[in-house]
Amino acid sequence: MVKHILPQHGWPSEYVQRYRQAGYWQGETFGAMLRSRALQHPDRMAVVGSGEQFSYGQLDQHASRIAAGLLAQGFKAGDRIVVHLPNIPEFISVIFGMFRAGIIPIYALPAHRITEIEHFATSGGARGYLCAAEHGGFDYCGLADTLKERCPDLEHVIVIGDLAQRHTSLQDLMADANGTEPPATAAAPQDIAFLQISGGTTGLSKLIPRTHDDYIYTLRESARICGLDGDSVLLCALPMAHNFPMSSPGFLGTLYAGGRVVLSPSPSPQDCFELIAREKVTQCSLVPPLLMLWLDAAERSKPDLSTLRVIQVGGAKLSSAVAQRVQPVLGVTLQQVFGMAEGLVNYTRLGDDQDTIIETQGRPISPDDEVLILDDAGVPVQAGQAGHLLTRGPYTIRGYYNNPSANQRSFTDDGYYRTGDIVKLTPSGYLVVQGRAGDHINRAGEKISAEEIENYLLSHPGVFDAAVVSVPDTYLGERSCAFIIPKNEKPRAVELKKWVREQGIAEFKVPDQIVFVDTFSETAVGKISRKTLRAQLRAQLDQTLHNS
Ligand code: AMP
Ligand code: DBH
Repeated sequence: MVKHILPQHGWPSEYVQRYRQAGYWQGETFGAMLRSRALQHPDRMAVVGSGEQFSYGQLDQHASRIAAGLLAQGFKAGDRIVVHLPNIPEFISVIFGMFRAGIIPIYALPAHRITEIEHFATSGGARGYLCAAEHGGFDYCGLADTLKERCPDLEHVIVIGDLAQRHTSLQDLMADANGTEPPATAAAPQDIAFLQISGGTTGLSKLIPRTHDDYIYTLRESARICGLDGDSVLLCALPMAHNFPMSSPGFLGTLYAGGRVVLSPSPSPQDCFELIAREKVTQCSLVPPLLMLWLDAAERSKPDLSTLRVIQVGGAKLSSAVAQRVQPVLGVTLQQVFGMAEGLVNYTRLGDDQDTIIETQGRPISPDDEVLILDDAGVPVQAGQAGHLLTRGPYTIRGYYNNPSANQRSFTDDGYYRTGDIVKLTPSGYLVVQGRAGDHINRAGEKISAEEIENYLLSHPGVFDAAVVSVPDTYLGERSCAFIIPKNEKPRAVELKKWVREQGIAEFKVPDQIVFVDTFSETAVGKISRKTLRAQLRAQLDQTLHNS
C-alpha cells in the first residue's frame, strides 16, 4: 500500500512504491536516526571541533532543545531557515534540531555573501536566518542586519556567539525550550528534510529539495561503500554545507554509521595533519587541488598519518598523474567520487583494481540509478563513446524547489535529470568524466555560473559586453576568465574585479583573469547564442595557450 505520495516535486507513485519495496526508502527520519544512535551508544563521542566535543547523547539532547526552542520562537514544521555556518559542532546540533521540528534548513556556504543569502532567503521563502557572529574575519551579524532590511518576510535572526546580543542567541533559544520535546511526527520520511544549493549554470543557484528517505538511503549505502563503522573517525575539512563532505560519505554518513566526526576549521595540510594524528582520523574527503597540496606537504614534512585509511576525492576531475601519487605518498586507499547535490553519486569501490581507481570516477550507488548517455541529438551514444549524462533514480530529485522554468530545462518529461556533464561508460559500468556541456566554471570544486558573473559585469557603466569562460589551470583545475568589450574608455581590470566583488558575492566568483577585446568574433554573422560565443572564446584561448 502506498501511504504517502510525494508532492509534485517528488517521484511519481509507481516509483515511490518501487523504491520502498526494494528497501531503499525505509521510512526513517533524521530525528529518529539520531535518537536511535543516542539510545544505542549515548556516551560515544559523535563530534569534535572548536575545542569541544559532544557525545551522541548530548547531541541528541541539544537537537531536542533547539527544536523546542525554534517552535517556542514561533517557527512551525515546514518553515525554512537559511543556515550559514562554518565547520563548528553547532552546525550539526542546529540542523538535527531543525530536522526534529520539521523545519527545513537551506544550506549556505561560509563564502556566500549578501547577494546569495538574499536570493536563498527569497527563493526559499525563509522565515529565519541562522549564522555565526564572525568567521574568517567576516562580520555575519552585519550581513544579518542588511538581510533583515532587504527581506521583510524574514522574521527571525539567530546568531551563535553574538556578544553584543543584537539578535537572538542560540543559548537563549535553547533556554526557551522549557524541556518540551516536539512531537515525533513533526517530520515524515517523505518530507523535504533540507534544501541544498545547486552549482548553477544559469544565474544564481537553484534550491534542491532532498527528503529524509532519499538522503538517508545514500548515507546508509555510502557508509557501506566507504567502509565506515562505529570505529571510524572522519575528518571534515571541506565546508560542511557542501553536499560532498555532508554525505559522500561525509559527516552525516559517519553519524549514520555511529562513528566520530572531527571538524577542521580549515582544509590546510598543517591544520589537518595535526588533527589526523591527534584524533586518530581514518577517513577524509578532499577536492583535487587540496589533495595536491596535501601530497606536496606530506612529501616535505612526513606527518604521522598512520591511522588514515581512505581519502575520497571528488567535486572536480582528478588527473591520473595525481591519483597515482595517493597510495605511495599518503599510504591510503584512494576512492574517487563523482557526485552532485541533485542526487546521483558514483564511487570507485575500495577493492577495485588500481586501474579502475585511478582512471575512473566510479559507478553509481544504487542498482536502480538509471544512467543515459546521449549525443547532441538526444540519441544514445555507441558503447564507450562520450555523451551527455542524464540520470534518474531513488535519490535523484525530479525537480528543483519552486522553479518551473529551471525544471523545464533541466528535466526530461520522463523525469531524467540533465546533469550537464559529458561522460563515457566503461565496459564494467564505471563512468569517466570528460567535461561539462553547460557554461559553468568548476574552480577547485566550487561551481560558478558564467551567466551570473556576466550579469554583474554588464551592470558596470564601462562594459559594453561580457563573456565569462573557464580556462584550464594546473592548480585549480579551472579558473575563470572574463572577456570584456569596453563601452568607451577601457575600465581597469582591478576596478572590474572590485565591482564584481562589491555585488556582495562569494570571493571565489570574482573573475581570475580579465581580457579586453574589441569584438567577440570576426567570424560570427549576426547574433550568436551566449553558449556558442563562450565556446568560441574558450577555443580561442586554448589555441593561444597552446601556441605560447
Ligand atoms: P553541484 O551541482 O554543485 O552539486 O556539482 C556537481 C558537479 O560537480 C557535477 O555535475 C560535476 O560537474 C562536478 N563533479 C563532481 N564530482 C566530480 C568528479 N569526481 N569529477 C569531475 N567532475 C565532478
Ligand atoms: O561536487 C559535488 O557536488 C559532489 C562531489 C562529490 C557531490 O555533491 C557529492 C560527491 O555528493
